[in-house]
Amino acid sequence: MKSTRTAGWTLLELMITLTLLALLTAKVVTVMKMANDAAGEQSMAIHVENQANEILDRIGLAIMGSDRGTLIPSVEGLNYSGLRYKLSLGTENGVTVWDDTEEIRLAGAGTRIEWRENPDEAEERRLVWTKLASPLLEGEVLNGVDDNGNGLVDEQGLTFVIERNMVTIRLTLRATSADGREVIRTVERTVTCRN
Ligand SMILES: [Ca+2]
Ligand SMILES: [Ca+2]
Repeated sequence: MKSTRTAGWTLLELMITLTLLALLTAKVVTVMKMANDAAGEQSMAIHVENQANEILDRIGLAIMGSDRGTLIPSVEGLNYSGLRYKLSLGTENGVTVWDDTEEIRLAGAGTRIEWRENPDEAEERRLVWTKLASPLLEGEVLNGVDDNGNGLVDEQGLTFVIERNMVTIRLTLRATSADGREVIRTVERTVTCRN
């Protein structure tokens, strides 16, 4: 009889212990998952931000190294989702020597930012700079209205605006974190052509 009681208590104790252990484990797992999700989202945000800044640097350097007269399209005040330019290789006998035409554009239905050398020609070279591009700039909706208040209507996720010998570059990158939250980063810079 005594031994049965002892066994009963032991079983009860065991059950309580197991239940507490299970609860504790569940809690630890939840806390770890939350920390992981937060870390995942944070590192995703850093990744998207770094990539946006890196691409903005590359585009800025390309435009700063090119001549205003080589930009295509060249009309001021409009916004373009791609820009062609030529870099100067220096002068030879007083004449400027130009490198091959290069282009930076939004491609793949607004999902990629590409760099192309000799675009649309047989010797075209192409690099995809990012696959995190956005079809439209952050806050913009395709509705004929300037939703994000930057003076441009329905501008795309990579946008160039030319004013005199300056070009304003705007771009939005977006990615989805593991838990389904969207990370969006938009960067903007105005640079001046070399002449
Ligand atoms: Ca706008
Ligand atoms: Ca709009």
